[in-house]
Amino acid sequence: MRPDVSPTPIRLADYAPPAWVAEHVDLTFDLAPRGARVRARIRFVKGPGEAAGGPLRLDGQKLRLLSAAVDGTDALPSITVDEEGLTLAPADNAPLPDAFTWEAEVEIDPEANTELEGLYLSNGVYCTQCEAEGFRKITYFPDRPDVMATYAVRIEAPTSIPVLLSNGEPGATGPLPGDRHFAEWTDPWPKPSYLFALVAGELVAHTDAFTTASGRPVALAIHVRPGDEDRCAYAMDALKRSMRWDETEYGREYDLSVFNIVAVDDFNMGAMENKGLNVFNSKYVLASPETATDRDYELIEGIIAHEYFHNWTGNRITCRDWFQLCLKEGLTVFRDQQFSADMRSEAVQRIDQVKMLRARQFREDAGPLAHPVRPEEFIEINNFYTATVYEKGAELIRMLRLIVGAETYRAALDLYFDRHDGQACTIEDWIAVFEDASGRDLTRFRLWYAQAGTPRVTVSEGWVEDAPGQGGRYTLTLRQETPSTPGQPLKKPVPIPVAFGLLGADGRELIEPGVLELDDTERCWSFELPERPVPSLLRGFSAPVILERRSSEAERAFLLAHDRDPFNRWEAARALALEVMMGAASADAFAEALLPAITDASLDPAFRALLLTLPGEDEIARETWSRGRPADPDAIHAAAKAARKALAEALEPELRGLYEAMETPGPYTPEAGDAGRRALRAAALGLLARLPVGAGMAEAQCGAANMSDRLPALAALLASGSPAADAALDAFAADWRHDPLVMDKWRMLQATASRPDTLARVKALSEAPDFPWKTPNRFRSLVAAFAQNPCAFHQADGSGYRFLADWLIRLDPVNPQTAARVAGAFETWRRYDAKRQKLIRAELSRIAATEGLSRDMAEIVSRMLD
Ligand code: 0A1
Ligand code: ZN
Repeated sequence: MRPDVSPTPIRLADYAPPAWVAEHVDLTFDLAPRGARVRARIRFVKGPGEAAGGPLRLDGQKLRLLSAAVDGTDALPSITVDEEGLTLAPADNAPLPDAFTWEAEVEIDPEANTELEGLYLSNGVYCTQCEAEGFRKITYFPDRPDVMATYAVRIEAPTSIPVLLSNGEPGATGPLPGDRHFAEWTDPWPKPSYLFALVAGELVAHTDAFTTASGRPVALAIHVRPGDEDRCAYAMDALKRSMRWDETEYGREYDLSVFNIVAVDDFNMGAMENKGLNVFNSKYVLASPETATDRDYELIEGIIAHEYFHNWTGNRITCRDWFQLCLKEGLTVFRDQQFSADMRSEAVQRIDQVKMLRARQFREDAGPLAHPVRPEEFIEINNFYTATVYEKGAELIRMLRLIVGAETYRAALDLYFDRHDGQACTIEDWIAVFEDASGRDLTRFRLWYAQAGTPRVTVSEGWVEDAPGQGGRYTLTLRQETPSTPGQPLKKPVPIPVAFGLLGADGRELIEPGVLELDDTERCWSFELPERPVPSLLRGFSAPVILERRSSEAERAFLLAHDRDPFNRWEAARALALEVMMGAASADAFAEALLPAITDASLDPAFRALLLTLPGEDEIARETWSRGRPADPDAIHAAAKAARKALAEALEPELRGLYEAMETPGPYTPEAGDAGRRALRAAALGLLARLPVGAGMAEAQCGAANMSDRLPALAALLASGSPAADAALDAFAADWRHDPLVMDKWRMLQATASRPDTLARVKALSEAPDFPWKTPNRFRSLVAAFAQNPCAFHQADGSGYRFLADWLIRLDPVNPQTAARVAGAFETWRRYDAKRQKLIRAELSRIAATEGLSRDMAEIVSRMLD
């Protein structure tokens, strides 16, 4: 059936509590690739909803209903089945009983499930993904997060599938006739259906143990395919550190006797927090020095922590409805950011977060897909797992913490856990705990959740000298404005905390640093000071805004040298770099400003690496457009290339010095100190590769034994234009042909390379008969990576756009969720010249006109075309 391409949106305003709720669910699975049987026995009781007594609606998709019964009899009330579920109504229109037991047996085909939602097979491993609305592909159920039930699960399978896992506590296991066996699991914690999980396969476990603060033992296991068990140690270590950290920092203990993690090869996202059984994209579990980079280790640590932290923020307290997604995601991202800051360098973590926020969320907020952190309507909820909900959602919590203070923040969280444990909550509940804990009225803060768009804060200053050399009065005026976004033409002012300091000519703080609260359209502050200060504003990036302040090169160099806030030191370097890359400042002056910091041995090498990493071409395109000019990808590319070369020339001896000095002796460890040294060395190499001397250095480093050294060397060799690059790519492929995760890196390097024939190479790779494009990681490593290559994707004849659109049309019927996500590459079309805009719109229209387009893709494309 052709899906409806313009279905009515679901609206937050239409939320109604459920008429019935499930209290307890018994599930029995009889696993088979085709015709797997699922028997459900569900205890329903009246819910808070008004319609109680009327018909019961259950969600269900792609299910074959074999039998059904109410309270043990198949002399049923009437059942009407449609594509989206079934309606159960008493035959004589009498009300359904106040409490009853529903039983149903359905048949499903995991092997045919390429969408990776519901029960599917990944490389022979049975696995589920139920968030957001996948449980309805397993059995009929009120598949909404405010229906929370306890579960008991029995899995029956052939003995060739030895490991049978589900949520909660393990129960009985045993043999069954005909080379079959079973395992039972019970989850005592009521949970919404999106947290249900089942995994079954030939898996091996890397095990460990943890004792909670109150002395309860927990058996830990990471289940992987045979052969991968020696790549789990880092993930396990990260898990144990996460468990301890949640106890010490938030007072949250784990609440089951087992905690299982499974790595699967086919997964639409990073990982999933199913109660007691987290399922991970194998990319975010498996690591060894030879196969994973420092960045991979860092991501594994962060994602393991994120999923674990969901046990309290998401699972014990969940969302009332999907509009409240940021309630669990924004908070859990903020918690994993705090964890990473504690495990590694806080400053470096913050800079990386802001780089990501700007690259992904500011980009989203400035385009046709902009939406509030708490959206008010959606067509397909899977399209709302966005940078705005996750990353901006986390920024809102960071601001709340800054506004109320760390201690009150902790008190508010204690109150949240006390008050709402076991409930499905809203953003109103969340804000209320902050109001109650702090005594503040946060009415205006709620606007941050409701308004899309990135506020712009403009700064103006005044200085009136008392008498020559006597100091004077400094005034600082901040003014905010949020541009209109789709469906929201007018914006109100939001409260913006601006952390600041005022610096004297010698770099001293002239007053105690603090926070200015810009709580209206415009506010002005004045200070009596001994000298005219240089302000350091938005320290630590204290609010997700664009700060606009006219500033000289000299002032930026001053902040880069003297600001005690590391974020703003980096920010000054970035602003200078942008000017250089946009042709408004000289590379020599920038090199001079950078030199003292990058050679300052007292500074963390990871921080110095960030100073040396110039803004990417996408960032320059965004900046160009935000300054009112269309972005020209070719001109940007040429300017960026020239700027890198000029900087490398100006700093050559120092870069060589750093390259030598940052060699890490001894065997590889993923520890942050060593990783920082490697990052600085790689940044130096990346610049040196623009000079004749660098190609040879890069080529030599391609022989490194660990991936953290090898991969940036290969990237640098490619960027150098050296003829040796192809042989190095071949050698890499020869070494790693057997390892799909490493080959993803190999493909990604080629897809993001700025070589004239990139599109032709990417096409050839994508057309290779053995390219497993239906696996999301593989698709992303090539097609999505290509769409992030500014020059190749935006080539003037539109061939890059056509290539992407062709692939999206091909992937959509197989995996709509991943296809729609990758389609977001087109969201920046307004930045470019009229010709490119027309070409992109033509491709979007072609996708929109495709017969049988998924709801996911139809929604994304139509929003981009609006
Ligand atoms: N809740 C997970 C992410 C996730 C979301 C949706 C998915 O399928 C549609 C899968 C995973 C997290 O935040 O980690
Ligand atoms: Zn999450």
